[in-house]
Amino acid sequence: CFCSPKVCIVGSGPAGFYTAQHLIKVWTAYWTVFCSRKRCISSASLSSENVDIIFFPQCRDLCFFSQARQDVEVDIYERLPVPFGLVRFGVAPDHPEVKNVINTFTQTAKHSRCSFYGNVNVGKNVSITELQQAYHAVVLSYGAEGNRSMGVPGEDLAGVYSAKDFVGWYNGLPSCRELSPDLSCETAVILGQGNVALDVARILLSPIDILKKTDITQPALEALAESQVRRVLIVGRRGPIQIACTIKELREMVNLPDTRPDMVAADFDAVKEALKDLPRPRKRLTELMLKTALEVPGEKEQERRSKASRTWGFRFFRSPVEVLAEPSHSRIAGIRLAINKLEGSGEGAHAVLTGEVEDVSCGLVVSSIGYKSLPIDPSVPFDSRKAIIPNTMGRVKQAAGLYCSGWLKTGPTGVIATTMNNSFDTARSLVEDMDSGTLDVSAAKPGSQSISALLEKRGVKPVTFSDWEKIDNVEMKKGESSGKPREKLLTVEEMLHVAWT
Ligand SMILES: Cc1cc2nc3c(=O)[nH]c(=O)nc-3n(C[C@H](O)[C@H](O)[C@H](O)COP(=O)(O)OP(=O)(O)OC[C@H]3O[C@@H](n4cnc5c(N)ncnc54)[C@H](O)[C@@H]3O)c2cc1C
Ligand SMILES: NC(=O)c1ccc[n+]([C@@H]2O[C@H](COP(=O)([O-])OP(=O)(O)OC[C@H]3O[C@@H](n4cnc5c(N)ncnc54)[C@H](OP(=O)(O)O)[C@@H]3O)[C@@H](O)[C@H]2O)c1
Ligand SMILES: *[C@@H]1O[C@H](CO)[C@@H](O)[C@H](O)[C@H]1NC(C)=O
Ligand SMILES: *[C@@H]1O[C@H](CO)[C@@H](O)[C@H](O)[C@H]1NC(C)=O
Ligand SMILES: CC(=O)N[C@H]1CO[C@H](CO)[C@@H](O)[C@@H]1O
Repeated sequence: CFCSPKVCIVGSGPAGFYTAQHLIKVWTAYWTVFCSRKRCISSASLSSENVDIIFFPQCRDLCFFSQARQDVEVDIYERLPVPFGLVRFGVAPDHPEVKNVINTFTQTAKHSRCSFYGNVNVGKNVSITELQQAYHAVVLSYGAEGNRSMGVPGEDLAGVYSAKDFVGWYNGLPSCRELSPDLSCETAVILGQGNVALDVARILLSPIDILKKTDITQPALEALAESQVRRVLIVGRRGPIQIACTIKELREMVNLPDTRPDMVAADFDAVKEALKDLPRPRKRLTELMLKTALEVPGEKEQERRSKASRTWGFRFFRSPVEVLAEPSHSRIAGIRLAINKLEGSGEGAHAVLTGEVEDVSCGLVVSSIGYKSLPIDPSVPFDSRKAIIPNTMGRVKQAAGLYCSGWLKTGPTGVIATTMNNSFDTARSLVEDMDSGTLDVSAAKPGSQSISALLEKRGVKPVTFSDWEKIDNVEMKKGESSGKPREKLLTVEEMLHVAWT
């Protein structure tokens, strides 16, 4: 029998969906290119032919086929009952436009050659080896679900949270439901100055009237309405020129209603001279920072700032040394920061300790110094220093038939468009390998048939894409009654209940 190549994908975030999309599209495009040129007949009637060249009398043309270009089937396995990864559980609730990519992912999921299996924890409910036996290729795109830790004393104290958990809490990630962060203090310190840090700062400081029109979870909304946090410091180990956030996100902070910026002018001493040599995006970002920190604003802005009840500001050249506890040890009292100076210049400059320290009082610390991928199975190569799967163009090193894409492939940086690009690259590598024969797809593989049987035997019941659509509808309906685009279900049990009844 000449059967279709079967590919499975682990993880349904942007990486999983963009890899699937490209695999499906490449095949469709192939048939179209070769059979619609010169108005050839449609591809549909030919898909079962096992031939390389066919002469079509209708259009007096030869059409070319490669054996590997049979309809590929793509199955996506996801641990949670709901799809879309960080688009659902990472992207800030006040950035709804970013979530439009879900429309494209939904089209892919509904394609006749794509299937979604939610509620399947790969590595636990089914092993990678089992998937490799069932499929011609396995693409790992399970993201970066760990967090880099600061490695300083006191980071385990109550009142210290990783951004990953804090974000998961306000976005309804089931494992973070119980976080209930203590927001009864006046000053919060966020460590790290990337876009995630700015997301957290914005959520902590946004007027509740803005948040209540978003899909932020109800418990988070209630906690934030009661929050006493009035001042947020966003702390970086290096200087203004090395800041990791981008201009759109900084502008949102600058314009955030009912807040005013509070910077340290001296931090910008060396910045003005350096400005002219900076690459353009970095230059514009730095100019906005300079303007915000140093310029005397116009009358209207002055009035706005004087009325603001909350403040935010960057603190540069500071690394965490220790989280300080109150004498009772029941909660945190502040954080000790080492004062750094910079060595080198430009974006690559690095921080070195001066030996001086400074204590800052605060009741809440959010560590936003990056996410981290974790190994899934001892049989899969893992570079624990870089915390990625070692690969060349998405081909896992020393593991034929294994591929990777997304944050697991590159490390936890880059926006959705970056993840899309690197996932398309992985899909291209996979197609190349099928075409060249490096990846043997001539023998039939059972695909989802055998995995479904295995899961059933183990008592694992997958959530299909139409099951997810039931959850989706219930969430949107729940949201409607309170003027929100969606009210997320907060536990796996609730999700499964809705999916299966
Ligand atoms: C807080 C935050 C906010 C962001 N905001 C933006 C933004 O506004 N705009 C933007 O462009 N980019 C944003 N990004 C970046 C964007 O989210 C990433 O580029 C992208 O999500 C990475 O995709 P991924 O598929 O590699 O990983 P993920 O999105 O994390 O997807 C991984 C998926 O794999 C699943 N999984 C994990 N383990 C298993 C397992 N064992 N078995 C099965 N499935 C598993 C997970 O449940 C998840 O669904 C943000 C990132 C973060 C962290
Ligand atoms: N709106 C959006 O488009 C959006 C929103 C959220 C996230 N994202 C994207 O998602 C990706 C991840 O975001 P992120 O904010 O988690 O990561 P990030 O952009 O890499 O920022 C990480 C921050 O942590 C600091 N840091 C790292 N290790 C540290 C340490 N040991 N001690 C002190 N500070 C440390 C970094 O400083 P150094 O520079 O000194 O290392 C940097 O300021 C980014 O590409 C981001 O753009 C985009
Ligand atoms: C599937 O894996 C999860 C996570 O390890 C576990 O809690 C669950 O019990 C497993 N399901 C079955 C039926 O084995
Ligand atoms: C993605 O790739 C396209 C085409 O190669 C490029 O123009 C674009 O800048 C890339 N986007 C990102 C965010 O890397
Ligand atoms: C995987 C990982 O590094 N997890 C850490 C996330 O951050 C918390 C709190 O800072 C640590 O306790 C975890 O070990």
